Amino acid sequence: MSFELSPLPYDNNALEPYISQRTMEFHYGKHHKAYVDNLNNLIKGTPYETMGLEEIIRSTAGKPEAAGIFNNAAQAWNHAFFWQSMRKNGGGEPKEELKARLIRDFGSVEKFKAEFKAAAVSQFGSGWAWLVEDNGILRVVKTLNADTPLAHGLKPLLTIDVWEHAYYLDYQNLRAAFVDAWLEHLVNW
Ligand code: MN3
Repeated sequence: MSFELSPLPYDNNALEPYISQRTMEFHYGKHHKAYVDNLNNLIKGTPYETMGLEEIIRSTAGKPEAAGIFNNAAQAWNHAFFWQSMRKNGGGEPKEELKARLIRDFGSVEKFKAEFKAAAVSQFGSGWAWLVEDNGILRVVKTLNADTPLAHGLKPLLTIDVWEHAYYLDYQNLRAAFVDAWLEHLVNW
């Protein structure tokens, strides 16, 4: 089985001015596509060839000999999930059910946003910040490089990519400004 680059859920200029069409052309059209292409090449002729994407991620997590497959599989999954975590005219108030759970587990929506931003900004080097469900409780976690909550038994609910390729063309080194714009204008509750 070979994996396909899943279509973006919106036009590649839909998130302007917060994420430019040029960033989307590189981030989706080059980076995300490369993870999918690399994965397809790496699994050819291996037992992973018959597995689904999440099964590959869980089967290769923590195995140094399968690090290349894990990294590309996890990045393929993480990016598809990242596109879903945003929408045109996003931001605003979370939907009622999520809002109630954020208030229950973080104290308020603002406290959730502050914790999420702190995780996104403090992730050293490349990685991701996530809202996850952990045995019914909502938590914020961050992951390094390709690592993903799927590999740790957590259910991802939202993610932001904080690799430099996600924001450098639009925000240069100002990761915090990207995270602020993301929470204010892009997040798809
Ligand atoms: Mn990326």
